[in-house]
Amino acid sequence: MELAVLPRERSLESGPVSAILDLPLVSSGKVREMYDAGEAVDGPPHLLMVASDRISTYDAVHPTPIPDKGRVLTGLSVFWFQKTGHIVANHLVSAIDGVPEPVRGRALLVRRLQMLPVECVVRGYITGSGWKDYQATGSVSGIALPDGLRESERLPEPIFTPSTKADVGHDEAIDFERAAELVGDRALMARVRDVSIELYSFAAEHARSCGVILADTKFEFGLDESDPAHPLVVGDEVLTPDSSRYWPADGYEVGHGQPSFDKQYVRDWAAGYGWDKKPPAPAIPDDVVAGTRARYVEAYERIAGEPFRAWLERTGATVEGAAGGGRSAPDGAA
Ligand code: PZK
Repeated sequence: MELAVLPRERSLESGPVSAILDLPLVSSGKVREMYDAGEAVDGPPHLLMVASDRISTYDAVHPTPIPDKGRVLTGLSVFWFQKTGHIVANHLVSAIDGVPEPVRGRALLVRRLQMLPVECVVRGYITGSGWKDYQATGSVSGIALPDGLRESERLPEPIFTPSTKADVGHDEAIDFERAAELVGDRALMARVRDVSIELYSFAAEHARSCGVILADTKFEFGLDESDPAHPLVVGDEVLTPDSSRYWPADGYEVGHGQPSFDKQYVRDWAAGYGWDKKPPAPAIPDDVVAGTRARYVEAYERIAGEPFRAWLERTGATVEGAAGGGRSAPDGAA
């Protein structure tokens, strides 16, 4: 088997899978890749979005993968795509048909869109860069907020705080008017803002009923010219721990930063280890990997309301690298 002789650095867990997928790489992020999946004769173009098990903290990717992280994020994204189809169309085509066997569970076939050049952030709580901006100016993205807010406090209502997509470094916060200029259509941008807030509000209410606070999240939208009835489509991953801040509702306390539902073990360990938070990120010890993996699986199970192995079984996920292609939903996978 070819898989068995791939060096660890190029395995599915830690690196791009172009070598084994044999599809053209369109785009790659810190922890996932996008491939050109071609098109049926006369059909629309499709992409294959693949989530790796790589994890980043403080903007640096650790050399140690978190087993199942990519499959948890993909399963959560599909859960939310299915739950929010009444709010807006999405780019999901299939998690099974057209998804190559080695990446089942961690990859989605999606419609290729004309992506809008803005990141659509919605905040229900004041934290992170929003908290910094508020402390400095009393506003976030041009939206004036009440005086006297404390760190991590819930906002009177969710706010739309778009940003530009920076190729390198951090995205730059912009106001609605600047976002409308970049998109070139103010009415479309108003619809994108309204849909973003509706998606956030719907998801935050569901998450809260599962004991999880959805503090903020980021969406990316595109236009599908082949579907004149539903030109606006939400793409990317939606409402995953990598595109959102999830906090445990237990222990939520205003006045300081909150622990991350998924990454807090890694951050706590890194702080004690003495990492200066500058690249390269250190290797993660086995017990911290296991604790973090358990948190991702717990996030899936709490939010999706089913065992994680149900996702693996539905998608025919296999043991990667196993001779003979492995088998579905291995014992102990969840
Ligand atoms: C697209 N990205 C960012 C996402 C990566 C990079 N449906 C679409 N149509 C056209 N382009 C994109 C999408 C989506 N989603 C998104 N880059 C291109 C991105 C995931 C992995 F490496």
